[in-house]
Amino acid sequence: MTGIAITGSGTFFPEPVITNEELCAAFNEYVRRENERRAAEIAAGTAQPLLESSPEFIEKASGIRQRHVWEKGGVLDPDRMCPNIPDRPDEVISVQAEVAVKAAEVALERAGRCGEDVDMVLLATANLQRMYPAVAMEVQAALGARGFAYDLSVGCSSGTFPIQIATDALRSGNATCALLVNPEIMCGHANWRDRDSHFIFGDAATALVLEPAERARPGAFEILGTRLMSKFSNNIRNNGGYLNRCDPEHMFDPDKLFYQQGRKVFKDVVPMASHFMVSHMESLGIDPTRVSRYWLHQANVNMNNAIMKRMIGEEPSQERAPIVLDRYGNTASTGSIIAFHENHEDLPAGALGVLCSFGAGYSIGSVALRRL
Ligand code: CO8
Repeated sequence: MTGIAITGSGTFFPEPVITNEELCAAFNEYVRRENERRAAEIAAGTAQPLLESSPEFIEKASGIRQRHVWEKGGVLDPDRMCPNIPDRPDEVISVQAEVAVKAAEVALERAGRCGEDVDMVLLATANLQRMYPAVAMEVQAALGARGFAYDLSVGCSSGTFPIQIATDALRSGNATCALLVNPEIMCGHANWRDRDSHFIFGDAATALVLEPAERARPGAFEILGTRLMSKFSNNIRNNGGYLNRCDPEHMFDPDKLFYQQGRKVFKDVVPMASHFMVSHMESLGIDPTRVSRYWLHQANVNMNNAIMKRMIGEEPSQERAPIVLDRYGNTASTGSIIAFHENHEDLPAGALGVLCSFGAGYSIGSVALRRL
């Protein structure tokens, strides 16, 4: 037992929604125009025609039906296929800080705390809008929080890595109330022109409040233990970064957005994540079949089912391992926390749960919880 608890959680979603049907209509129009533009090359056999996408494939391959995005018009414009997100002046809160604050306000309210109570802010996301000043510090200022704040990034595992960091800081007395925020504006990082991945991502923000368990209200979740791992892999990459402008010829190449070897990732993650969670639970004396709820990273429904089957010997029910990606898509680090936020009220005191995110890196974070 760590003596630390999750005392509040919060989520935020931008209003616009793109259904698979809308997404494919725009994508297929882009394909038609591209193939028309390159008709001569295609006829000469020097270029391959682009292939269409379909809502049926997307739902079957991933489980995703729709996603929320910050801006929809640009994504669905076949001539653009990139959201319109205007620059903001320095005096105006940044987009990432804005969505983080919205989720944080919900989490703080649930914890019965206000900004001033917070003395540690960790902002963790798969993609940072800028490197400095830290977006976490902007959130800290907007909420009137004290102490210190910084940003970190570990792909989709940005959901759980900061839980271990904050737990350690609270245990050592270096903080008394930690706020963890995950703003994911994935629409800016997805390649909406890539048939293999254009359907994957959605936008969301989440927040957690962590405090010593003795200050927690009944209903909070005590953290029994945390475990993290990372192992380098090129199978999920994004080469976008500040050095891109130093090679103008390649600065807009598709590798500056998300790309992956989806099949390889699927094959790797199922044994890795299931083994990792089981060994973490074993170290805590927990039988995986006695865990009431698994809040897993939300990338692919088939992947989560396969992971669960390895751990508990059967396909999980929605109650055992809730799926939220059908409504939100893959929202990177926020996925497991959205699943937690929307699916914990019914658990009785003493119930065990596991929060697990896995992502690019590769990286995995597992957090064992017990309801107080
Ligand atoms: N519309 C219609 N058909 C399509 C489309 C499309 N959009 N895209 C591909 N197809 C076709 C292909 O052409 C292919 O046809 P054929 O069989 O004739 O060659 C067929 O459908 C199958 O194609 P794929 O093999 O590419 O499709 P998959 O069945 O593999 O599904 C997925 C693609 C859904 C992306 C799947 O590979 C997947 O989910 N992989 C797991 C990785 C993942 O979830 N990535 C998401 C982002 S990264 C992340 O969140 C972290 C994941 C875990 C990290 C691990 C840490 C340890």
